[in-house]
Amino acid sequence: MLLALAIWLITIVTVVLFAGQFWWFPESASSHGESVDRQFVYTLLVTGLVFVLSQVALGYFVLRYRQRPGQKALYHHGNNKMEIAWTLAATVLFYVMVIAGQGIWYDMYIEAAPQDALRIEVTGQQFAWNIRYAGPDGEFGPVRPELINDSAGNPLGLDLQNPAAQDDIVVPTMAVPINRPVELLLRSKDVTHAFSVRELRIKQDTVPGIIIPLRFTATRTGRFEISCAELCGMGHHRMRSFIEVLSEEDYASWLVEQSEY
Ligand SMILES: [Cu+2]
Repeated sequence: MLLALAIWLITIVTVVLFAGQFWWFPESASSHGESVDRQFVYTLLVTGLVFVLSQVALGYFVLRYRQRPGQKALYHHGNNKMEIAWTLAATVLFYVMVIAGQGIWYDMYIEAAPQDALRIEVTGQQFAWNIRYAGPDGEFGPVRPELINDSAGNPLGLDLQNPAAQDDIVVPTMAVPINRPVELLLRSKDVTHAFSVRELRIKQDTVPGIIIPLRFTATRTGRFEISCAELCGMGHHRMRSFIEVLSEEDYASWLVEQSEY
C-alpha cells in the first residue's frame, strides 16, 4: 500500500515541478526559439499525460493486487492484441510529434542560407571552441591538418601562404549581429562535441570528418554562454565560451578589433 502511495506522490511532485516551471529555459534570443518552445510544450503535454495515466494505473494495480493472506500468484502469458494496440498508439504519437516539428528542423538544417547570411565556422576541440570568420574577402582559406599547431596559435592548421587564409580571423569567442541570418559550419578536430547555446535554442553535435551547417537569426542583444553539451573527456566541464549578440555597428567594430589582435 505504501509503494502505491509513494508512486502517486512522486507523480504529483513531478507534475508540480514541470507545471510550476521553477527551473525553466532562459528567455529565447533567436527567431526559431519560440517555435522550439511551443513544440517542447506540446511534447511535454502529450508525454506528461501518458506519464500521469500510466503512473496512476501502476499505483492502482500495486494496490489492487497487493499481497493478501491465502492468495496465490497466477501466471499470465500476456495479451497480443493489447501489445499491438499500444505499440501502434505509441508509433502514431511519435510520428505526429516528429511531423509537427519538421518545420523548425527544415528552417535550421535543410533550407539554403540566404545570400546575406553571415557564415561562421566553429571547430570544437578538447577543450575549446575555435571560431573562424572569413575576413574581408568573405572566403575561408584552406586548412591543412599537418599545419595544426596549438602552441603557435594555429589551432585549425590555416595555410597562411594562401591569400584567402591570411585575412581569416580565428578567435575563442563569438559575436554576431542582431537580426542577420547566420550560418554556422560546425566541425570537430578530435572527438564528438556539441555546440550548445540555451538562449538561441541551439544544440548540435560537432562530428570529426563532417561539416554540419546550421542556421539561426539572433533577435535579442546580450552575452550568452556557449557550452559543450557532449561529454568529451576529462576537461569537458571547462569547454565553454561566449557569444555576443551585437548591433550591426558594434559588430562591425568588434570584428575590426579582432582582426587587429
Ligand atoms: Cu566538448
